[in-house]
Amino acid sequence: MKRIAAALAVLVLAAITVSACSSSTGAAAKPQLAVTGAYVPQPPLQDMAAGYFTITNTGGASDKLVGVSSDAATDVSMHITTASEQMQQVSSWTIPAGGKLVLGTGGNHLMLMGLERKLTAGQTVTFVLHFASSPTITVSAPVEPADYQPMAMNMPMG
Ligand SMILES: [Cu+2]
Repeated sequence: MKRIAAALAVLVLAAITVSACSSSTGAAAKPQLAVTGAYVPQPPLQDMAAGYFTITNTGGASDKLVGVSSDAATDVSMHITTASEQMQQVSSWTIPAGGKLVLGTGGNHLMLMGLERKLTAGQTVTFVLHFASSPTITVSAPVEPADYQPMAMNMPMG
């Protein structure tokens, strides 16, 4: 009788340990996203514009940017720039755990088509970012002069 009770106690302890362990792992394995440096260069044409930002993921799991909408354009698509300087549309971008997704001149960018208004420096464009697992993030991006360069790009590397 005593031996059975002891065995039960061990089983119960084991069950508690397993559930505590799996729940803490679950909490750690979530993406944690932050968007910085969003801007839209004042477009040279009236029918399309580009959008840039950086998404940093400090969480323990990767996430994917799967879609973007905006108050300034009827259509926002995600484009990469290929080695031959061609633009190509993609359906998602991965933001790795502990990593970042960088959009910038000459590389990954948002393409705004069907502009709702003329975009000039000083205005603000709103982007709504949709992710595979994280909640939606709304970003306010200032319209900057056409020749604007983000600070980070002017800093010496290393
Ligand atoms: Cu493009």
